Amino acid sequence: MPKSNQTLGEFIIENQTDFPYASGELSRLINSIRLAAKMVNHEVNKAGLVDITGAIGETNIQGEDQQKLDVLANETFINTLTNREIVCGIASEENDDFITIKGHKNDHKNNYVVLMDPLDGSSNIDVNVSVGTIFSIYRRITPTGTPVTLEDFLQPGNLQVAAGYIIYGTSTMLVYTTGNGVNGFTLNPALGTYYLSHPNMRFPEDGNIYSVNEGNYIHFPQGIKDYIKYCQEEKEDRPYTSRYIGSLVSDIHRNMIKGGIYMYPSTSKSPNGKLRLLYECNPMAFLTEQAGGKASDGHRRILDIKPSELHQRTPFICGSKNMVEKVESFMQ
Ligand code: P6P
Repeated sequence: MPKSNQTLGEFIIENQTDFPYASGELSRLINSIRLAAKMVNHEVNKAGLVDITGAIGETNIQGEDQQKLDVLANETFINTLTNREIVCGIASEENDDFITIKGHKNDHKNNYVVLMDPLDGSSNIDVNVSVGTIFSIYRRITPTGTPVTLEDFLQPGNLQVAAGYIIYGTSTMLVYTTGNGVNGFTLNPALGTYYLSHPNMRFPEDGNIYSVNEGNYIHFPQGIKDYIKYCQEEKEDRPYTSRYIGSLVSDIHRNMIKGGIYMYPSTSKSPNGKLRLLYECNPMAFLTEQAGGKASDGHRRILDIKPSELHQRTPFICGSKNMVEKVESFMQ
């Protein structure tokens, strides 16, 4: 059982053996992520003060305006991960293709691939709403010593060895799992140290918060429309409360603590929804299941989807187990 007020460093060392191949590689990987998160946090927290917010006029592969912080966060995580002999490849929402990392000896001996959304919800930066970083970690499946391939990135979510997010909110938290439950660490900015503030996070089986962009209501599948009306009925423990921040990490983090469901369904405009399977839905689904919740596309378990493209989208229903199962019953 984790000890309260443990630092992240102590926690990692104490739980090293939780993870197969406990050669310390994953610990060093989590350590590099926490360092990068501190660096990004420093910039996010002063975004309004320094002229680094606002779109820089370029667009990323998603065709979205790139905010300066997007670029900075992407470069910070890539540089921090590249400088450690652990990662053989990185895929990012901000990069069209994956990045091959040869290692200092150019021998491709590193064993892990990282997929990430370096700054999710970045359109919220200019209005001072919390944003987040999401990461997903796999062990490579092609032979070590050879350059990483697309196949190493297109693994189903059920093969993730670790996943997590950093939420840059009223406080900065790192929440992650290595397959043995979910633990949340809060950064003390004065000391630059993360403390175990949320040990063994659990998704309540039920909740009364639903998070969806109801502006898309007329474009939703009928089952989603029916579920939203179900949430609004004056019956039993309903009506539920509607809470939607427009930042995936923030909405799911709140729902994991209070109980609730997040939905980004398919719409007639976006038949596969908006969210990305590999570096948004898979890591959030892994965390959610590890905390006792559920994540599906309305029909299938997210973690069982076999990816075919790096930036593919999927409809995403994620949260309290009983609420997700209720949506799935409406979707049948
Ligand atoms: P919409 C942010 O762009 C994001 O990827 C998620 O963080 C968020 O939940 C969703 O998209 C918001 O999308 O279409 O409701 O603005």
